[in-house]
Order: sequence, then C-alpha cells, then structure tokens
Amino acid sequence: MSKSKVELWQLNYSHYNEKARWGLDHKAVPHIRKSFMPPLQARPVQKLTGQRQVPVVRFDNGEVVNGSAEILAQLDTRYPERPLLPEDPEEQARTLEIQRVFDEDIGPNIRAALFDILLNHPQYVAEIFGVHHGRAIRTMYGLLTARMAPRLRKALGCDSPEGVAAALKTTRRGFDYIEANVQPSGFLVGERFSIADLAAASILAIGVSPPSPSMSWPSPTPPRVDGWLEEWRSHPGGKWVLEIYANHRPTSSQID
Ligand SMILES: N[C@@H](CCC(=O)N[C@@H](CS)C(=O)NCC(=O)O)C(=O)O
Repeated sequence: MSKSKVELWQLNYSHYNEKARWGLDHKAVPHIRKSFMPPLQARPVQKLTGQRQVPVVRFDNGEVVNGSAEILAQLDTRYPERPLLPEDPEEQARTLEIQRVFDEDIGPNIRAALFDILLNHPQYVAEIFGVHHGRAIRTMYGLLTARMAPRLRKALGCDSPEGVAAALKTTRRGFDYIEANVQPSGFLVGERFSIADLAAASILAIGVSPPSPSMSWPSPTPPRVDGWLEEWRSHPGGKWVLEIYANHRPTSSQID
C-alpha cells in the first residue's frame, strides 16, 4: 500500500482533541486535520472506527486509532524522538495514572461545568465550533444548539443544580491536584515534560483559554465566560497550565 498522509479527525475546540493535536505537534508529525462541528463527526467516525467520538488518527500506513490516550501511546511508539513516556517504570506508571485521572474524572466534569455556562450562549458555542465556517452556517448551528440545549445538558451531566455543583467540585479538584503535585522541576512527574503534563494541561485548558490557536476563544467572550476564566486563571493550577502552554506547546505541524 502506498503511503498517504497522517490525518487527525477532530473537533476544533475540545480538550481531548487538544491532547492528540499536542502529541502530533510535539513529535512534529506533518498531518492533515479534518475538523467537524459536533455531532456531524458521528456518522463518518462511526464508519471508520465503530464508535462516534474524536480524536481519531489515521496513520500513514492506513491504521486507525481512536482515543486520546491510545493515540499518544501510538505516537510515542511510532516516533520515538522526544519521548513522552518516562523510561523509569515507576515514573511511567505514575504518568499513566495521572493521565487516567484527568481523562476519566476531571475531563468530563470540567466540560460539564463549562457547558453549563456556554449553553446559555448558543451563538457563542457556534463561534467556537464553527471557526472554519461562514456566518450563515454558524447562525444555523447556534439556532440548532439552542434547540438541543436540554438534551446536550443531559448528555454532558449539567442538567441539574446537583450535577453542576458536582462538576464544579471535581473541576476544582483538578486545579488543586496540580497545585499540590507539581515537582520542583516544574513537571508533574520527574525531570522532564511527559504525557502527565500534556494530559493535565490539555484537559484543564478549557478553564484558562491559553493563547494557543485551537484553545483560545473568539472575542468578545460572554460575561459569565469571563468570570469562569478569571477564576481558573488566578488559581495556581491554572497559572501552571498557562506556563506549560507558554513553554512546551509547540506550534502546529498541520500541513493543510
Ligand atoms: N476518552 C476519549 C474521550 C473523547 C471525547 O469525549 N470526545 C468528545 C469530544 S470532547 C466527542 O467526540 N464527542 C462527540 C460525541 O460524543 O458524539 C478520549 O480520550 O479521546
């Protein structure tokens, strides 16, 4: 089979998709990005992978991998330069455990807490996800988001005051975890940047909107979004995320 280009199937704005983007950019893998406005990814992604979520990477030999953790593992195996996993077995286990906690626990909760705010501003949601589309499509997407809001709230876990309170509590636990666990090196594990830092910073990025192309929000931001950003940007864990972005988030190796 002739070699084709590496492809990332993604949502432009998403913390799990940011993990995969960051992995590809860290390894400087030239790649094409196919961006969807959710839920328009569902059908093609289902056909390609048997499930509906992104990120998905199709490697240049045609192999397809979904799930941000599996994508990062594959990238480290296929492109061993600039390793993302520590060699030491104990550090490796700690790194993967931190990734697991941020992926499985903090990730869905920070998303629920944020969408509790964003879904009050459906047109702003359209600006975030529709950045590559024209005004007419974004307007239509905003109207659709307003209509779908109750269903989306249910799916994301922000359809009750208790659900939102729990999501916020877990979000805070994520930022507190960083404050309590950053090593003197500035990293979460050992002496160098690893998947632990990449995963934690990507997942928490939606709390601080770092000045990185896909994770910074269009202006003007609605007032409640400003309040959300102020809260997490002033937290020591949020300051760490911004620092990691400033020092370790490479520019994009996207080729289209
Ligand atoms: N555990 C997965 C989670 C991926 C995920 O939640 N993707 C979301 C975007 S943030 C998605 O594709 N949502 C669309 C849907 O569920 O239809 C990973 O780490 O990649």
